[in-house]
Amino acid sequence: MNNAVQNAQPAAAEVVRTARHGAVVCVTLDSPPVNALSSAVRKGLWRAIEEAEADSSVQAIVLVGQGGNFIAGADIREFGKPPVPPTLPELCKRIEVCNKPVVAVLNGAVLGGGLEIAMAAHHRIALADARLGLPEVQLGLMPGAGGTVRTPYLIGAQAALDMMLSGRHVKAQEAFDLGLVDRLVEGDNAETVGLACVRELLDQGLVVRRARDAGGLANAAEAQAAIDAAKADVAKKSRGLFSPGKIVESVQAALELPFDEAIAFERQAFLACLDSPQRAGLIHAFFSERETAKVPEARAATPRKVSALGVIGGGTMGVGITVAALDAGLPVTMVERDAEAIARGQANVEKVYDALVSKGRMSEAGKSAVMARYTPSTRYEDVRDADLVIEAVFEDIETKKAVFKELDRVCKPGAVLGTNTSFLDIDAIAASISRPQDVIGLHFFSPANVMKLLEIVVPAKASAEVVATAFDLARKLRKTPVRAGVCDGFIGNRIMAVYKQAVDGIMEDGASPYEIDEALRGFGYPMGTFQVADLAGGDIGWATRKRRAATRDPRARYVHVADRLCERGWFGQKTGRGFYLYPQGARTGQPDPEVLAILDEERDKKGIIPRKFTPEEIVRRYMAAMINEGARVVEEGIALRPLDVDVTFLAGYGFPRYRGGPMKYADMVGLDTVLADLQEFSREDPLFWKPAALLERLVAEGKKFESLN
Ligand code: T1G
Ligand code: NAD
Repeated sequence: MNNAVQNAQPAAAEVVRTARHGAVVCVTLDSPPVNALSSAVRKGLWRAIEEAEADSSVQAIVLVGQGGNFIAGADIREFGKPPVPPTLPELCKRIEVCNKPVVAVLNGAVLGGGLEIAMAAHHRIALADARLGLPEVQLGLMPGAGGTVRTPYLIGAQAALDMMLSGRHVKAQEAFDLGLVDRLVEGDNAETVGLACVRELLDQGLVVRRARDAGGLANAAEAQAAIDAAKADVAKKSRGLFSPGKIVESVQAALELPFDEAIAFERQAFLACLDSPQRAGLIHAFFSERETAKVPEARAATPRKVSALGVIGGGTMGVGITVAALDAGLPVTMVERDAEAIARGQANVEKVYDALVSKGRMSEAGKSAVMARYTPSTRYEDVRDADLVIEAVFEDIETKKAVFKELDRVCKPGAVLGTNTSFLDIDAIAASISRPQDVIGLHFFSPANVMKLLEIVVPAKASAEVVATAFDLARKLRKTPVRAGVCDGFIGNRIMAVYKQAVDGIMEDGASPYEIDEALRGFGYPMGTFQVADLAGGDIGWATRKRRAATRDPRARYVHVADRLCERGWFGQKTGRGFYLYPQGARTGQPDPEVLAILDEERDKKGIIPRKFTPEEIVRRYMAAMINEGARVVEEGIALRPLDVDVTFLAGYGFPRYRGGPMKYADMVGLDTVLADLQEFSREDPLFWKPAALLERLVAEGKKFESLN
């Protein structure tokens, strides 16, 4: 992220323009890309309001945003920097107290501080594409410019809390139904329809009308009930998040305190959120997810057109990938080995849409329209015209090479050939055909139609155009892409293999798998490592361990517990038991005393006297292993930047989002602390815990991983 460009602040006059239309002043925000409320925009808006108010010939002020959005909120890049006046709360108050009617014309993004500006205005008219929201909670923050007060005043406590705790974007019609906007207008040019509308309102006697006078909290009992329900919900669901509780407290204050005191209360709560490390983690996640697509190849080349897809293999991943592509509007031809397999593949694709129909989230006609773009087949010739083909057959190099040989034979020149392999050598697959430059790794995560992450693995011979096409496909499928180099397991699975080794060591040395999972849930994970292993199926990991046995360093510690379970056929949820028991197909596992017995047996074999591990120590070891391997992945260039490692774990491995990802977490706890942990643990096992050179260098230079982003 090149800060020089981002830090160059345009002058207020450049980003806020005013124009006179008879008795109406139109104030236009023009600060690409999304009219964020930077200090320049705030200054420009303040001046425009002051000047219009002072001009006696002005009867009304219209606020519009240029570029398809009204305002997407405060300028997130300014958080953590010294505040520059006027602050957003001050600006909102200035607009509200203006003695000329201020009308906000809403289109596109009307989010966070943008909606707060609109609520400080006296009238709100919305175009059909307006998306209104208070998504601050997704950044570890809360509305800080009157949102926790004016919103409930306008639409009541329940609707306001729903918007602020979910962060969801509300469409124009719903905003109108809620009373958040006063009028819906046709048209797509905000200035034109806005001015026409204001002239009409002036003829009808447009007056100043302030949110602080609205009666949304008049029914105190109703409001209190909504607040109490939200409090209970936050206690149950916020899983360690800081700002949701602050939002509820502020709405409570809005109900109990006079308007201006409630605004002051909100300010203190907002500043507390600003100071929380969760804000830093979540904002890092926000920007990092927008950086991973900015790769050299995407800048250097134009993507090839992809309007028809082929998928080879209709198993777990083939089905998910097909659904993701169908959901994106693409036609898909799925090829399987035989009639029985393709029938199974087709049935599993249909099952996804049948579930949506049964939940009323899709009509039968909608399902038919989607399935009309799906073609089942057992003939490779049927993907000859596909622009891009994704192979998702068994994780066996010879099977995959045979498939690529077929694709090389039938596919048109220029078709992009992708493989969904989890671990295998994509350079070897590419080298096995006549067009290695067209081969790319497209590593989806299960379920592929749900998980956001798409690891785009770039083999040595891949052309920039093919890489750019893969990133363009990710955009079409609404996936979060991360560029990875070729190595065993790429970014995610490679690092996962290492922290799983660390966890296996902790287990064999004394902690139960259930204690370890509890510690990781306490750290913020939705599921612990052993729960995830049972969900994914122990057989996949077992196959990988067997494949690696031949090349495993004989000096490396190896824990056999997982193998012992797999030898018994205990693969997890799909076999009713794994590390946990899943009686009657339960989705939540119960601790299994037989697993603990196997664990004791393995310890006895190695003469290990089990010892106690605190949750804190379990997390220190888990994170030290993850960060250390993350550093190696960056130093080897497998990941372009530390933020690519962060986004991989945020979008593909359930890493707690408010911690920003493993490398951001390392920066926040201190690289010297992580290094000290590694040095301490390496006294037990110098081979496994050897600190990465990059980590040692950054500590020596007093730098953070951030310096490499
Ligand atoms: N500040 C700074 N930059 C922003 C920004 C913002 N608020 N919103 C977007 N950008 C940049 C983004 O980094 C990217 O830059 C470009 O705009 C396009 O974004 C006091 C505390 C508006 C729905 O949380 O949800 O107000 O990568 O790729 O998919 O109460 O951006 O091109 O260099 O996402 O079309 C609350 C955050 C702030 C909204 C557009 N607002 N933005 O989505 O494009 S906190 C938000 C979004 C606040 C007050 C509080 C989305 C979008 P680059 P994009 P998009
Ligand atoms: P799966 O066993 O569920 O499905 C594989 C399918 O490929 C089977 O239906 C089989 O009939 C078909 N197939 C085999 N040989 C074929 C051929 N020559 N032509 C056409 N079809 C053929 O496996 P899966 O879990 O979907 O995994 C597929 C690939 O995706 C593997 O490389 C795996 O490592 C990778 N992957 C799996 C996951 C996961 O969580 N399951 C996640 C990411 C990547």
